[in-house]
Amino acid sequence: TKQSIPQPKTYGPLGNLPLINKDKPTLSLCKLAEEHGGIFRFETPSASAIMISNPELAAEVCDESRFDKSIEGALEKVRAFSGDGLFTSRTNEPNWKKAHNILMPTFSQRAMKDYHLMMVDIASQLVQKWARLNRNETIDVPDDMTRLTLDTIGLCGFNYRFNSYYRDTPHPFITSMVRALDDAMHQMQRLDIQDKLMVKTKRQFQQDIKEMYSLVDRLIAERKDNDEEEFKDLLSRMLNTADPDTGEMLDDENIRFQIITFLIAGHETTSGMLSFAIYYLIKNPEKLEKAYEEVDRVFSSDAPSYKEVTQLNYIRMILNESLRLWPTAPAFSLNPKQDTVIGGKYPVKKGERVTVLIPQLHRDKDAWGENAESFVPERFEDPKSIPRDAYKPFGNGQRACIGMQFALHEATLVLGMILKQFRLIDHSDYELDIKQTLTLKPGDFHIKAEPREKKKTSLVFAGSQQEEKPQQ
Ligand code: FDE
Repeated sequence: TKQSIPQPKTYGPLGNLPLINKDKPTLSLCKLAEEHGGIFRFETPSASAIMISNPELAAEVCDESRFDKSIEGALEKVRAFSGDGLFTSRTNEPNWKKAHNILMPTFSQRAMKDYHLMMVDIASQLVQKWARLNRNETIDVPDDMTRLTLDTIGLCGFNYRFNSYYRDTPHPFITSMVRALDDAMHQMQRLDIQDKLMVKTKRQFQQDIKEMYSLVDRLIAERKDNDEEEFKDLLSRMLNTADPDTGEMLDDENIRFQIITFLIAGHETTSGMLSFAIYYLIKNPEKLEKAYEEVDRVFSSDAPSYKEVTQLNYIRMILNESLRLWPTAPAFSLNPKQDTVIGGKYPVKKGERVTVLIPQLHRDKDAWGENAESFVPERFEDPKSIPRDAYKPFGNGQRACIGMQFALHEATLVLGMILKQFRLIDHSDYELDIKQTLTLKPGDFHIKAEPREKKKTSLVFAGSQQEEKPQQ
C-alpha cells in the first residue's frame, strides 16, 4: 500500500521555506529530519525535493540502475560557471563520460606519487608560517587550510601558484569564486520576484564569472604556447589525451570548465575536512595523543615520503571520522529514471528530486550505534565493519568524488606534518559553530600552535643536519 511522504508545516505559497535558516540550509534540513524522520518532503516556491537520511532508503536511491545524479537547485546555478565540467554535467551529456575516462587515471591512488612533492611544497609553507608566529598570535584554522588546499590544487592541477601564504586577502579568482558560489546557494532560496529585483547581485555574478574565466583561459593559452616542458599535471593530461572510448579530445571550453570544477570541488571541501579534523583533535586529547604517537613513529623527517604518508593509518581514521560527523559536501541529489516506489511504500515520480542529507545519514543510530554523535576514529579500524549505506561522504557510484584519493592523500600528509611539529592549543575553548557556503566548515575557529620540540637554532628549517642528531 502506498503512503504519502511526510511533510513539515507549510506556510501558504511559501511552502516550507520559512523553516530554513538561509545561511545554514543543510543544518535546518537535518533538524527537520530529526523531527520528521528519515524521509520527508520539502517544498519552496521554486523547488521541491524528498529528503532522505535513513540508510535503507539511501541504499535504494544509490542504486544506479534506478537513480541518476540530479543537477537541480544549487548545482544548476553553479553550471553558469562550471558548465558541463564533471561536477555539474548530466551523466548523459557526452562530455561527462569523456572527461571521466580521461581524468580517472590522474586521480588514482598511484597517481598521487606524481603530486606528492608538490603537496609537500605547499604544506611546508603552512608549517613555516605557523613556526614563525609570535607567542600571542593565533591561527585562523579554516583560513589557513583554505590557503593550503587552493594552492595545492593550483600547483598539482595546472602548475599555477596562487601563493596564498604571501597574501593577506584571497586571490581575486577566489573572491569571485566564493561570491559566485554563495550566490548560487542563496539564489535558490529567493522568490522569483526577489531574484528579478536583485539587479546589482546579478551584475556582480556575471562580473565574477568573467574574472574566473579570464585567469583560467590564460592558463590554458599559456600552456598551449609552452608545450616543450614536461608537465605531469591535470591540465597537460587534458590537453594531450584522447578519450579511449571515442578517440576524441576535450575542447578548450570544456577544459576551462574542468579547471574551474577542480578549484570549486577540490578546495573548500578538503579545507573543511582538515579544519574539522583539527577541531576534533583539540577536543579529544586522548585521540590527539594517539595521533602524535603514530606520526612520531612513522615520519622520519619533517618532509615525509609518499610511502610514509600511506602508513598513517590512524590519521586516515581521524579524517574518515571527521567526514562522518561533518561531511563537508553535505548533500547530493538524484532523479529516478522511471516512476518508482521506495521503502516499499513511498511513490517517487520520474522528474522528482531526491536529496541525501549526509550529516544526518552519518548519525543514524541503528547503523553507527548509540554513540553516533561521538568522535571515535576507531570505528574505521576494520573496513568490513563500516556500514557502507550509512557512509557517503564522497557521494555515490560513477558520480562519486573523483578527487577522493587526492583529498585524502593531501589531508593525511598535512595533518601528519602539522602534528609532527606542533602542539595544538585550544586557547579560547572554542565552541563549534558550523558555517555553510555550499560546503560546511567550522566558523570563526582559532587555535594556537607551539613547536613540540625546542630547536637548537632559532631558524626553522635551517638545515636537516641538526635534526638528525638525537634530541636531548
Ligand atoms: C564529486 C563529489 C561528490 C558527489 C556530488 C554529487 O553527487 O552531487 C561528493 C559528495 C564529493 N565530491 C565530496 C568531496 C569531499 C571532499 C573532501 C572532496 N569531495 C574533495 C575533492 C577534491 C577534488 C579535486 C574533488 N573533490 C573533485 C570532485 C569532482 C570532479 C566531482 C564530480 C565527479 C563526477 O564525475 O560527477 C566530485 N568531486 Fe569531490
